This record gives sequence, C-alpha cells and structure tokens, in this order.
Amino acid sequence: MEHKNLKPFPEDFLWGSASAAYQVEGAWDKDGKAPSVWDNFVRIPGKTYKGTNGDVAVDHYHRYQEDVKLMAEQGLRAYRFSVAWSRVIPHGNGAVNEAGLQFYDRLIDELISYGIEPVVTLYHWDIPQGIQDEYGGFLSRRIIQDFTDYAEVLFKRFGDRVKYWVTLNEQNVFITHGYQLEYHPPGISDTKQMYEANHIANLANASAIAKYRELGLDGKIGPSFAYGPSYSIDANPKNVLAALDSEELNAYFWMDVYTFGEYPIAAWNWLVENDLAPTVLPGDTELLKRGRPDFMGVNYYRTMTNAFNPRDGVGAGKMNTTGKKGTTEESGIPGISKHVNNPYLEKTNWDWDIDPTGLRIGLRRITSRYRLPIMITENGLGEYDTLTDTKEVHDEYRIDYIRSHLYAIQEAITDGVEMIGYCTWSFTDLLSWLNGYQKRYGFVYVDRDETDEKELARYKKDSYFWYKKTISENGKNIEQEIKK
Ligand code: BGP
Repeated sequence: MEHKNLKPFPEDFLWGSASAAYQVEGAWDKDGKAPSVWDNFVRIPGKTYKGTNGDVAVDHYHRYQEDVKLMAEQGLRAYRFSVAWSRVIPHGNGAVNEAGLQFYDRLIDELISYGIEPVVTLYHWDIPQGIQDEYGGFLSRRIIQDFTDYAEVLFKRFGDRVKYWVTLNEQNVFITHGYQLEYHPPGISDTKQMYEANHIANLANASAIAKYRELGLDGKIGPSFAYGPSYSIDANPKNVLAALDSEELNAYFWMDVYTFGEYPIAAWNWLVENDLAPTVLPGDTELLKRGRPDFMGVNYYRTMTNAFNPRDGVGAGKMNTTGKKGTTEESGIPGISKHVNNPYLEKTNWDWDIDPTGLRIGLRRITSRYRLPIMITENGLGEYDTLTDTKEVHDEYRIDYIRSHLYAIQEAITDGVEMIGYCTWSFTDLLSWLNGYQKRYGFVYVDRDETDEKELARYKKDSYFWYKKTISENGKNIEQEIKK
C-alpha cells in the first residue's frame, strides 16, 4: 500500500549498530579465555577466505574505549555485541573466569557512561571447544543446562544494567551451515543430525528465556533470526507453492517454535515423511512454550526468490565468498524449492539481492503471524571500500542501502509494525566469517587486510556522518532524502 503520510520513527527508537565477539575482539587466548570452535575451525586449510582468522580481528578487546568513544560521537543509542562464552566459562561448563566477566563489565559501563543502551547477545556462534569435545555441543541435550547456566551467570552479573538480551544469533544459519553445509564448525554434513541439533538448540533457547523470566529481571529478551523472506519467481502455481514451502521450511520452522512452541504443520510432516524429524521427548513442547520471546530480533540482508525444485532437483551449491560477482552456484532443497535469480533486484559483489521492500514484506509477515514487536538486530551492506590518501571513505552506496531500508521500516511502522530499534551491521569494519576483511560493513574503516594488521587505525566513513545526522534528526531526513 502507498501511504498518504508516513508516521515518524518513535521518539525512543533505538538507533544502533552491531558486532559479534569473534569478529571484533581478537585476544583469542588472553586473560583466561579458552578456544571456541571458531578459533580452531579457521585453522583448517581452505575453510575461510585466504585463511583469515579472528586471532586479532580489529582488536576491540584492547581498543573498546576508542570504539565506544566513536559510537558516542556519532550519537549511537544502542550497541549490540556478543559475549564470548569461552571467555566467561572457558570450558563451557564449570569454572567461571572472573577476568572475562570484567571485560564485559568495563564495556557495558563505558557504553552506559555515554548513554548508549547495551544489547547483549548470549551466543553468536562461538561455542567453547571444551563442551564441543566433551559431548558434541548442540548434538547433546547436555548443552541445554550448560547454556542456561552460562546465561544465568550473565543475567545475574549484568542484568542490573542490560535491558535488552538476544539469546541465539541466527540459529537457522549456524545450524544449517554447521551440520549440513559444512561451512561452519563443526563442519558436519548430515541432514538428520542437523534437525536433531536444531531441536536441541530450540530447547536451549527456550530454557534460557525461561530462566530469565524466573529471575524476574527488568528487561526484554528474544532471539535474532536471519530472515530472508521467500518470493515466487512468477505466478505459476507450482512456483508459488515452492515459495510457500520455502517460507515454511526456512523461516516459520524457526519463528513458529520461538513464538508458539510448535513446528509448522506441513514442514513437520515433510520431515516425518523423509525420516528427518528430530526426537521430541515428553516435556519438550512444554519447555518450548515457556520460551516465548518479548520481541523478534531480525537480521535482514536480502530476500530469496524461488522456483519449483523436484525431488531429484538441485541441492546445496557453492556460495560466493570471494567477492567475484556472479560466482554463486544454484542451490535448493530437493522436493521443496530452489533459489533463482530475481531480475528486478540489483546485487552486491557477493551476489546478495538488494531489496528494501523485502524488509517491509518480512516485517509485515512477522507482525501478522506473531504479533510481536521487532528489533532489527542486523542490516547492512558488505562491500569493498577504498581509503583515500586523505583517509576518507566515500561509501555513498552504503548510505543508499541503509537509507532505503530505513525508509522501508518507516513505511512498515506506518503499516502498523511495532519497531523497537534498528542495528546496522556493523559499527567498525570487522572479520567476515568466511569472506575475510575485504567485505566491509562498518561506519568506521579499520585499516587492516587479510595479510597485514598494520596499525588497525580507525577512520570515519561518509556513512558515519550520515547516520549521525539521521540519529540527531530521529530519522526525519529519511523521507525527505528519498523523495528528493
Ligand atoms: C550474519 C551474521 C553476522 C555477519 C553478517 C554478515 O549472518 O550474524 O555475524 O557476519 O551476517 O555476513 P557476512 O560476514 O557473511 O557477509
């Protein structure tokens, strides 16, 4: 629908930005931290772009004061970051590392001293290697208690200052990439095990939320879901059905469980029919239902366009991790759908469709189905940037991307979607898990590359100043700039 007038952004809208521990902190073995699965996975030849790792990353562990000062100068109202589990409980269970907790104490206090709201992610993919080795991580139900205990340590320590918590970051990504596609640790390719691990992750998520409720803390909690809304390539009913199947198996399959504690019907029956359904024990559904979140965290980058894919059709295909446009291979789920090119959308150099309207569509679908407030926990553009001789970065492409997505959010707000805030990915440049350092997302350029850490100097990009203006005007400039 086209509105006559757009509603303004709410006065208390959280204008934020985000990061994750492994991608920014560095200090991978400092002050009592033990290795996570990522610390080891990146050392397997061929797993990451040019063998990049997060040993140093952008050294946020040592430079957090400088980074927070840059956030404050920009006027940022929220900063989403994750806690490295193996910094706080090195083995994953058992002894707590006080030095690890103190780092996050300092970071949280620094943010609050500038009036920046901390948004804390409990888990952004870096499970301690200790419990991965001890019992297979998410393949064992033991992780439910260990994750809950770890969450409880954080809730009790930081719950007086932290009012927004994110439980699992992109469960759909770390489960599919870790247990089926082999892109992430533990590098397994077994669809049956993937659904088992996913069900256990669902229980861990719900259990952490139930613990938060039990403690009676004053704040909000929810997961971050990587939502790529499904489109049909055309009006051929076969393709429309494929898009519906894709939406159910790739999106509702997670969000329904978070919200209702139940799997969507057709997707579940398909798993049963194909002998892929996970083991559900007595009490599981009851626990899942206790995990209803306060908000849906949404990481939005793109939509997915679908066509019918027969049972003997295409399966997993290679991703573009090099930044050479057009190198993504066709992929799909046989019997469900396959991803096809959407001729209406521009693409990034990593072949991700750029689709602000898709964000509005996704927000509307979530609102209709779940009636939950939404926080955008990630959105942004990964691109090559050039640092000029005068240490500037003219990233108008990033400004265009963020502006158009914010406009879509404002339209969604006018539609009636309840929005808590918007965190860009990312504040500084950082390590992209599989794509090295050349795929940049930040408002702040960090001068390093795949082979040379250099001085890790920070430089403000043009987008930094544009977002600063946007925050100071509470987004009033967005509509004016779009309509200019
Ligand atoms: C999300 C992750 C982030 C971040 C982002 C960009 O899936 O939650 O950690 O990496 O995607 O992805 P990439 O680095 O692959 O471009």
